[in-house]
Amino acid sequence: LGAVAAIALTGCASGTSSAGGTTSAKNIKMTFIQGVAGDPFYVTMQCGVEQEAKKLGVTVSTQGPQKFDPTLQKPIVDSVVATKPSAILIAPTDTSAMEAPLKAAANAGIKVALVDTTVNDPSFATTAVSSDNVGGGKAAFDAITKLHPGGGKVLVISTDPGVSTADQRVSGFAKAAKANSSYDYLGVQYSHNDPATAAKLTTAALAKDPDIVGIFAANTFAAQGVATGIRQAGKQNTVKVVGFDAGSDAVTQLKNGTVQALVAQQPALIGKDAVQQAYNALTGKKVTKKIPTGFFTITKDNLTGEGANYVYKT
Ligand code: T6T
Repeated sequence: LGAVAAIALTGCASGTSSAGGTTSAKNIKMTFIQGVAGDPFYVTMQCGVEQEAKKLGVTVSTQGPQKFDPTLQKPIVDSVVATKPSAILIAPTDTSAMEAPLKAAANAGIKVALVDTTVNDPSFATTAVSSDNVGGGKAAFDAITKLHPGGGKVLVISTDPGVSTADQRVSGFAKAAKANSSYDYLGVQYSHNDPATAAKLTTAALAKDPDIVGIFAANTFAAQGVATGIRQAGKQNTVKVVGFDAGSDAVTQLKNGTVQALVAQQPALIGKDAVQQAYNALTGKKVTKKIPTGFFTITKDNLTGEGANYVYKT
């Protein structure tokens, strides 16, 4: 997807952002609710959100739970809804648990823009902006076939079932792996978004199946843990690891050879598009219900070229 340009970020103030714009724009207040605070993916998305809000002259503030967990995210949604913002931009942490609270927000007249993740029935949402995660999972398998063309056992380490993005990545990877008879798909294991758990799962899987040739780590924290597990097992470079996301830790792992490819998303663009669509909905302009954004596979070879555009900004 090289044709999809990464958007340039010209600075990234944190906290509440507002700027010029018309009086009616100044009355528009948006809240961005991240999947988890401090995740380089959502921090970069926040940059895109704030940059676009500033351009349009609307006010935006950001909050996020300490863990990627619906029991922590739901109370944040409830307290934000009580402040009656014009729009909520949110990455729901679970396809089932977050559906009712967000539907209630929409029923209360708040525009709800889903970013990154979704819920089972998102029909109440103004828009849903997300990477092509099924395509990203397939791209991860394609990267493994390039890195280890000979075939063999491949494994996926994901976060939790019910995280729509990760589930879609797993299904894209699994479908491609099952369709290639040279590879033996060992299935998916769940790390609960905890790098230490992902590391343990990796060393245990390599002890059970020492002939694993490739592991797909389906998000930032899975990739962090898989890289640790690979080092602990002394399998650096012999087992090919493809991670999802391109924060600074992931790029370090790519440079030092514990990870061989990263499927990078465009978080700033997702944030920018969501602010734009919410603004359109609030000002009577045309709204696009679903916006797919691109991804790019970064390797050591393109990291100093085109790949550099896709590294997250934090
Ligand atoms: O991979 C991203 C995001 O797309 C996913 O929904 C949850 O995990 C990340 O935030 C990375 O940690």
